[in-house]
Amino acid sequence: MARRKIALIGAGQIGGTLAHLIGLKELGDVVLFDIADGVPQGKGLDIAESAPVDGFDANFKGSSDYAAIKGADVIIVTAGVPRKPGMSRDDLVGINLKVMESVGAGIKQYAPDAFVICITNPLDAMVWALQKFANLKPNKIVGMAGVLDSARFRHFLTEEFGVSAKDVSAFVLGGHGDDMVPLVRYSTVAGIPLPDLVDMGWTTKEKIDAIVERTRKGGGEIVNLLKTGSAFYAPAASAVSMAEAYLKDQKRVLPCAAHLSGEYGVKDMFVGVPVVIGAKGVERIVEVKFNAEEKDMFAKSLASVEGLIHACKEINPALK
Ligand code: A3D
Repeated sequence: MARRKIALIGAGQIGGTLAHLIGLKELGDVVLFDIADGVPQGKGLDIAESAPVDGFDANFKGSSDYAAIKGADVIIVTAGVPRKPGMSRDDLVGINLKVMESVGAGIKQYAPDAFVICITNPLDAMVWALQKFANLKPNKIVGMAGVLDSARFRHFLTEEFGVSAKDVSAFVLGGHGDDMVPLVRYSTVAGIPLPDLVDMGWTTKEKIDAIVERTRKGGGEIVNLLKTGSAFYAPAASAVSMAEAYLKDQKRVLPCAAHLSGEYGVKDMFVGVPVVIGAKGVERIVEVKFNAEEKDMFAKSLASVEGLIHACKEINPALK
């Protein structure tokens, strides 16, 4: 079978890490695209030169010409700017919306059948706009945020309990902002829900509340430490797990920003919900039952995403 083709639009911190991980996992041949001429070519060559050491087979090509992404099976979009200390994700709307317009045109022309994973912030609004600019089928485009936010939640829980990360599962839904919705009730250690672990004396409600808050601010914590950009290792790993689920038809259940057309009472928005990802893209949207408190949190998060979409429409009336 011919190798699959994975195009990375944006060859910055996340783009380069994605290319390396894809090579190590032998998911396919990689095309790095970036407007910063030389960067995608240089990173592609550098990673290709690591292949003999690590013993993987994959081709890496760097380009600043959209023709290079022609026929890609998967496209992961990180093009745009990340935030710096003091900035919110929402401060990026104006500049990154323009980037999505050019990326969308490139995808529409050269790879309209690809499964597209958007990472550019503010995530829920950018994936919404990209779907429209590229005219993609709604089941063939998702935003990466929930896998990352859940991984952060899981990491903090792993530290709290002193158990293997493999046995901790957690769930973060809603928009990718500071009002994201970590679902404590559905988060478990070896199948035991967190509220039960509080009852068992493993932790306290206060500690779980603090972990939830740290999860919500997890992106900002890294921005403040790095000072020059935002997180890239865990975001890249998260997007690769989504790409792998599609390429290998794994039917994984992952929280992704998916297009909703009535589910959760939401129409024509991308918001973080659990979905099944397989060879057909988003094969199923899982509708979790919320309790009253969770419903309120989800509504608040939705309102933030709505505000961002409104801002996109004001900037670019073609999106109305
Ligand atoms: P960075 O290292 O700056 O890479 C972005 C790359 O995009 C740069 O190499 C730019 O040259 C390139 N670029 C800019 N404009 C264009 C364009 N029009 N066409 C093609 N390439 C272009 O950033 P990064 O890799 O750290 O982050 C990329 C994006 O991901 C940012 O918007 C971040 O905010 C976002 N991000 C999202 C998450 C989520 O969980 C959703 C997490 C971390 C970062």
